Formats: sequence, C-alpha cells, structure tokens
Amino acid sequence: MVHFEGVSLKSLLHPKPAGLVLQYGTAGFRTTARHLDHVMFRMGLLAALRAKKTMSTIGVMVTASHNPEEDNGVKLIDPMGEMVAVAWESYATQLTNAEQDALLTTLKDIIKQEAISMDKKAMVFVGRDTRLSSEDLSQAVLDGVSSLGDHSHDFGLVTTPQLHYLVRCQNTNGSYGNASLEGYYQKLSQAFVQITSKVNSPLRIDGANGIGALKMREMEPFLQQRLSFNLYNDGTSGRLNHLCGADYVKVQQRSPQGVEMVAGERCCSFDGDADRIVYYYHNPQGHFHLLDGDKIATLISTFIKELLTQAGLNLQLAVVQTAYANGSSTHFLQNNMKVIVECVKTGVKHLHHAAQKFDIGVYFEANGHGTVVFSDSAEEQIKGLAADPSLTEDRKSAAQMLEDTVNLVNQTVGDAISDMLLIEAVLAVRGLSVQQWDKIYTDLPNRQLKVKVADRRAIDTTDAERRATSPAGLQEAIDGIVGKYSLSRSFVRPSGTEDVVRVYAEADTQASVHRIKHTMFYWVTNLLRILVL
Ligand code: 16G
Ligand code: MG
Repeated sequence: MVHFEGVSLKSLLHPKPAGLVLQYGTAGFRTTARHLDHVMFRMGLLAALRAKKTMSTIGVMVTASHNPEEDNGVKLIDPMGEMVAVAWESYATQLTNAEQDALLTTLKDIIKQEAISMDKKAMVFVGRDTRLSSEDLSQAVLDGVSSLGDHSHDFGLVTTPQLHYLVRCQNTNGSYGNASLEGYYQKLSQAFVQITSKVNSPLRIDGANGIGALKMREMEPFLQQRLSFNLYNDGTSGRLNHLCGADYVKVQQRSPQGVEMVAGERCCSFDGDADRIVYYYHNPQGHFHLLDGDKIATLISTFIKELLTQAGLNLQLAVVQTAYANGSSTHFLQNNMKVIVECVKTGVKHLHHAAQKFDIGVYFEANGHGTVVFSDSAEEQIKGLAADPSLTEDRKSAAQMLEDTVNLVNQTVGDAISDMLLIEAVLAVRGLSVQQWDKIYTDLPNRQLKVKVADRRAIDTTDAERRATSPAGLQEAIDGIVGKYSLSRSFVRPSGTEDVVRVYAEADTQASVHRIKHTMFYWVTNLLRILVL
C-alpha cells in the first residue's frame, strides 16, 4: 500500500512556480537551472512509477549537456539503457506542469492509466554532471523517489552514457557488464587493450570543462598506458562548454580555446556530459579540419564491414544518419561502401530505434552523437565464430576483433569515451593518420544558422526533416534557391531544445553556401513574420 502523504509533504519542499509550463523535449527537460527543482522532484516520482511498471531499474540523469553552465536538465533512462519510451514523455510533461494542488491527482491518473501495481518497491539510479546546480537538483530527484517509499542509488558524478550503461548492466543481471564505474572502465579498457597492438601518437582531448575530463582521469590507470593522451579544459579553471567542447567545435568549425594545436596532430572534443565527440586537426598551413559524426560513422562502419568480410560473416550492416549528414558522406557510404543508409529525424531515440532494425546498425548524428548497436543474433554469431577452433587464423583474428569491438562499444547510447577508444583502436589497427582518415571522402562545405522567430512551431517538416510542409511557399522557395547551385541542399527545422529555427545549407563551394544561407535567412524571417502578423 502506498501512502501519498509523503509525496504531498515533500512536494511542498520542491514547489512549482505557478504558471510555469515546460515541455519534455528531444532529450528531456532543459532550461535555466532556477526553474528545475520541482521538475527534478517530479521526475523522481515518474522514474519510480516507470520502474514499477517495467519491473526494472530506471535511470535519471541530471545534465544539460552542451548548454551553458547556468542551464540544467534531466533525462530518463529505460531498462535497456535507452531513452525513455516516447509514450512516457507526455506523462513527464503532464506531471511537470501540474500545479501544486493537482500533483497527486495527476500522479494517480498516470498510475491508473498504466495500471501500475504499487506493491513492489522500485529502484532508481541517479547520476549528475559537474554543473554547480546539479548536486541540489539530483537531491530533488532522490527526494521524489523516496517520497513514494522507493529505493535509489546515487552514483553522483557520472557521464550520461555511464549512467545508461549502469542501468543496462543492472537490468541484465551483469551479462552486459558489472553495474559499477569500475566495471565500465574494466570492460572498455580490456576490449581496447585486446584490439590495439601498438600505441598511437598522443591524442589531445578537450574535456569541455565537464564530466568527461574527470572520468578520463579515473579511467587512465585501467588503460595500461595503451592510450597516450593529454587532457585540456579539464574543469580545473575554465567554464563548462564555454568556447570549447564538441558543440562549439562543430558549429563554429574551429578549434576550442585552451587546446594547444600542433599541425597534423589529432585532437578531439567531448561535450558537457560526454555523450558526443568530434575529432579535428590543423594542417601545416594552420587550417582547421573537422572530422565529425559522419566521418566517425564512415571510419567505424568501414572497419566493421572489412572485419565481417574477413571473418566470412554474412550480417546486414546499415548506417543511420539525419538530415544534417554531409551529402558527401551519404554518397560515399551508399556508392563506395555499398552499405544501407537510412535517414531519420534528429534526436538519438530516432536513430537508435532505426539502427536496431539491422544486424549491425551504426548511427551517428553529424554533431558527434552516435554508437553501434548489435542484434542479439549478430552478437551470438560473432561470439560463436570467435570461439570456433576450426577457423583459419585470418578468419579467427577478424572474428575476435569483432568480438572485442562489441565489448568496446557502449550500445546503450552515444558515448564520447567509448567512441574515442574505438576510433583510436581503428586508427591503430589500420595504421591510419588523422589526415588519411580525413581523406576517405571530402566534406561538402556547409553552414548552420539559427534564427529567432515568433513561433517556431509554424514550421512543419516531412521526409526526416528534409522538406518543409508549412508555412506555405517555404519549400518552393528553398527549391528555387538550391536549384541555382551545384551539389546543394538546404532545409529548415524547428529546434527541439531551444526556441529557435535551424537552417542548414551545403553546396560545392563556401561562396555558394554563404549565398544559400543568406537567402534562406531572408525567406525564413519573411515567411514567418507574415505568418505571425
Ligand atoms: C539533443 C539530442 C541530440 C540532437 C539535438 C538537436 C539526444 C540525447 N540529444 O541534444 O541528439 O542532435 O538535441 O537539437 O537525443 P535541436 O533540436 O535543438 O537542433
Ligand atoms: Mg550531450
């Protein structure tokens, strides 16, 4: 029997500012930290309900990822370490927006609608990033869980993907790994050490002044000196995500502050919660070169495809991208690599689910968020082959390398640390320099732009956000603009995390991109202004 008095009483300590309305966005709630105390308490409640419903451990991560330090946010993690089921996002929004006196009724409605049995105790795992506000906010989550009489485990400072990993380990009784940070470090390090026979030249890591830097330091002893790296922006002095980190580097297309760039040497940047990574280097002339999620997906999928061929395994391999994927990458994957390429809407949950339809699905957003998912059958076949004593040496070593790759990947969600280790392993095994990797294909010049409009919801899109269905006339205008340039593409979509509209443009030259961007800006502001009048 549950007594809801605990909820009533404790919720008073985490009051909702009257009238405040928030929306569970692409990756959870994200806004200024000042507005989030009641949200966190209520997400503690919801996580406990979700845990009872699924009879599994659920995760709650307190972070606002690459947003500025003053923001914060919260993401719920489902039993297999995935983003929470979409159907529950609306419960999250309802519960968050219920005024103080309607909280219990809303909570009971969800319990009734989902027919949740309240008898058994639930378990919720909680983690947080390094933001100043995160400690108090994660305490509010813990209060929410305990007010229903349920249990929680506070992992404290962890990267987002570490918490996803911990949840999956817990719910699979250890078959995915040990549900501890040590288990995470051991699993990944062991796989990395097994794949790499030689050590690469030092890697420069920009930790975005966030949790990733801290966790790399923790992991260092486990890596047995097989990875040589220097950490910059490790949080000891600079501000989180300020002029550094994966998002800054990708959007600005320039190196972060605080990293000593040496021509030809590879660098990478994590984002604030270490679920994204991008690589880059300066050429001898000092020009910046970016290797984003598309380049990473190409490197990893090529590696896996070659190993599959060498091992004689017939498994279906696909790459999942979004509209932001550089046209050159899609062309290369489809025409040179001959792999299946799917395009889906922005947001990890969409990519993840699309990738799960294949034996092996490599998914990456151009912004550097991505991972590889292996079906149960693919994993079994790889393991079976690696253990087969009758194989030729060649096939055996490929099968074993595939098995190590499976172990090196955090399949629950994009993970900067795991991705970085996999990239470093591939570069070492294939003897590739960062320049050689970069030359696999040449990116088309591209730019992004954000536009503030009165109502971004005036834009509707279709075809994985590549075409606009409203406002009327916008798509026709875009077709007219891009028709004038070669290899050009452009689209507009409303952001799922900020109150802005995003414009993307690519073409054969920087000058064309520039012109498309400007004309797009004109049309977007013009059409949306007309709409809101
Ligand atoms: C969130 C998403 C990311 C997506 C971004 C788009 C997750 C875990 N994160 O950060 O995948 O690329 O939103 O933001 O799903 P936007 O809608 O503002 O462009
Ligand atoms: Mg992130």
